[in-house]
Amino acid sequence: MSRRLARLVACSAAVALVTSACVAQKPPAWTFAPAGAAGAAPAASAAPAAPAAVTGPALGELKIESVDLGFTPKDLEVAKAGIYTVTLNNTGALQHDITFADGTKGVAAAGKAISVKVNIPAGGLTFLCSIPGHADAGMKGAITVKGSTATSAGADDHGGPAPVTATQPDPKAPAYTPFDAKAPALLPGTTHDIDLVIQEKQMTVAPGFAVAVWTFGGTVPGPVIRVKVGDTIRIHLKNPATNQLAHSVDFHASQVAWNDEMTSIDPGKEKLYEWKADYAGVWMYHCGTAPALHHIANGMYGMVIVEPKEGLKPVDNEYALVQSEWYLGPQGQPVSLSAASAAAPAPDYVVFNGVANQYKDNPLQTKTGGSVRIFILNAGPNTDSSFHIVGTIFNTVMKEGVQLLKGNAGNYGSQAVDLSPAQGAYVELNMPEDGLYPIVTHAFNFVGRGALGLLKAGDGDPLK
Ligand SMILES: [Cu+2]
Repeated sequence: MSRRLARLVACSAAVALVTSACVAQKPPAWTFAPAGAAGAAPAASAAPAAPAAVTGPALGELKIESVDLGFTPKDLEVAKAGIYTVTLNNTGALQHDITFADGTKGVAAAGKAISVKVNIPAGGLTFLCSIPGHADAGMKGAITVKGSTATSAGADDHGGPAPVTATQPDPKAPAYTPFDAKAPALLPGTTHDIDLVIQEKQMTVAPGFAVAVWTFGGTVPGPVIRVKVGDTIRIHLKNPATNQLAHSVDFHASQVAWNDEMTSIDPGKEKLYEWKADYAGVWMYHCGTAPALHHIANGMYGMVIVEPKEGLKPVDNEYALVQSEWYLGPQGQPVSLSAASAAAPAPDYVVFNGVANQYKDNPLQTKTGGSVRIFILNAGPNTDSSFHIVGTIFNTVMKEGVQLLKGNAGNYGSQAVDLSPAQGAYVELNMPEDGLYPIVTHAFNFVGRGALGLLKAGDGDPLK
């Protein structure tokens, strides 16, 4: 998380719960990292009492930067065991410490650097920040001695998620392909013949994590289809012979018999699924082939926008975001059905448009003072969404046919839209000033697992 972002969100109500430092010069940071995952380092309180001060000459100096909330680097290697000076430069906005597993500790106020001497044994030494919550948020690391096998129990450098499965990141996984979040234009005409080709392929869903996904049209989510009430949609569903599995499609915007249009087709087959857009809304489509949970969790879903007959009023920017979960299996394999079907789901990633944090890396541009409409769908398969954009208020919400309209009597607004799996909505908002406006699910345990993006208004800088 950038410091600018930390500053931006510092005085939101959510952050005020963390600390009352909004009046201070240096605002608090916002935790985008998950709560402790399986295999997390032990709590700081388990560290032994501080040992006698380490004396003797140091073999070298190790420089570590603490940010809110992480260490950079978090994994260090030294050539041989012995005494080292560790300098902690705290560039974060909060106080941090570095507490080693042997009890050695140094505390650095915000903006300050401190040095401690520590004896690194041959087996290496782990460290963390002992301030409550900071280690769980990712402030963990390790110093290893060349040739030893000690490893860090920490999360990754940029506050990303710590997978709850045994899946390890693969440095050779290809870079992810960003999904264009711009909402497509309304399809022209009133009858639409659409080829929907199912593709089974590899996809990087977060840096270092590849999944053998099953897709509509080669992307997760599948293509956004935008029509209006009264239109006829003729979906030509194609399952190429090169695929391994039977698949199907279920359009929630349609009223058809399940055992007619929604039946599965084997590889090498195709079928026509014809439906009429009777109702406006933001709808889900998905594969329904058994086990449907596996086919949805493995990428087979997408959004249909049905506009009312008279259309939607023009806005300056329109985006479409599909929230969904990844339950990782082994690298390069389909997702874990057993993890996806757990009664208490614990997704490794919760994402917008298929890839963890992709719009944090590539913010969605908007016009300052302009109007923005965002179509949102929670594809699940299991977890609720509380869609929220920090620093904005939704002046219009249309959720599952229930509407909040701008300029209503009393001038009510909306802060978050609750979407259970398969529910959709659109929201409209205005960007009051140049700056960055984080997009999250306010079910905050998932923000650090990839459900974080940014709306960027103007040049993104409120101060110039
Ligand atoms: Cu399928």
